[in-house]
Amino acid sequence: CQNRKHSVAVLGAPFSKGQKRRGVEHGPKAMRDAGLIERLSNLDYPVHDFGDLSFQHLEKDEPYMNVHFPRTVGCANKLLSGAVSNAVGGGHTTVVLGGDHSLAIGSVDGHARHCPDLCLIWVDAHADINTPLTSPSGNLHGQSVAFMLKELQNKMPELPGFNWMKPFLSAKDLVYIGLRDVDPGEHYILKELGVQYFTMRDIDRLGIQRVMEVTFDHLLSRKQRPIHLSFDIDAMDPSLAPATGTPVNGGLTYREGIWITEEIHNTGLLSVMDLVEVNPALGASREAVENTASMAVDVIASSLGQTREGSPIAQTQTLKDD
Ligand code: 6HN
Ligand code: MN
Ligand code: MN
Ligand code: MN
Repeated sequence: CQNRKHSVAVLGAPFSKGQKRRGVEHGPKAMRDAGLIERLSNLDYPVHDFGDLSFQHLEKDEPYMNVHFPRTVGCANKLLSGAVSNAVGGGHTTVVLGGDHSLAIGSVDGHARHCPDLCLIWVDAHADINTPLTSPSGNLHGQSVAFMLKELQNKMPELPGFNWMKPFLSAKDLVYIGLRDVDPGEHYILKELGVQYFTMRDIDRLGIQRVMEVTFDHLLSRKQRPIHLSFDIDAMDPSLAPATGTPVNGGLTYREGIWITEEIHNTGLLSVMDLVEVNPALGASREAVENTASMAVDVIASSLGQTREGSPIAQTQTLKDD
């Protein structure tokens, strides 16, 4: 798992069975239509678009306890884990386009297979750390982190579809940013495990600059290690990203969102990122969908090095020839 990457891989994960609303499987297309690949091509490394994965449709997938589509979600994540592991192994900084947030299970798992010392930054309105027993909805996109954490191993029932994976992450290697809708069971787990998190209230109090300093201090002060960024578009304020399944008022401003991603880029340690929960079927208008997709593209481009002060590379030749 080497840190210096010279190319970007884009993997579409058109997957929606981690929740019950239709449309989030069209997220990858919406982000591509918003010019994602062109934007990344303007940065200073080659971009390989590996297209979209095709996930198996399982006919019989009865709920297990109150958890919906366990085999379908487990099977899709197994496939995604292999794909992410290959992309990281190929030396690419990897971008996974969702799809719902349950796909982070496979994405982070595949990343961890290559980079066992990775750390995870989860930018989201939600903590997605319910277990099948605490989940109020039974939706697996609200449980992704619980599958990863070693500390929760004995709190997790054995779910059909998930026997290919084992928890691989310690609670101290995880930081949340943007929380504002946390279920009671999730709050208990966050406190019990001593997870570092920053709610929107913490951002109001400290400012986003200080939040990022403390985040990197927590994750990177002992050693430099690969970063996995899992970015749920619902972290952004719904005025900026309305087309998403579980919007919550009072989210990140455009400048806070971009500050987070610029700072992550500036560490030079970003190894894999997910951009999830863009749902083109849920926009109230065509404009609402386009704004959401365009916000997502800005988040990705900024994570990969697009700056607000411009870059000298493209224009240098014309200006020097005088
Ligand atoms: N997401 N906490 C709620 C649940 O159903 O467990 C909402 C989860 C939202 C998940 O936005 O990725
Ligand atoms: Mn989420
Ligand atoms: Mn969310
Ligand atoms: Mn750069």
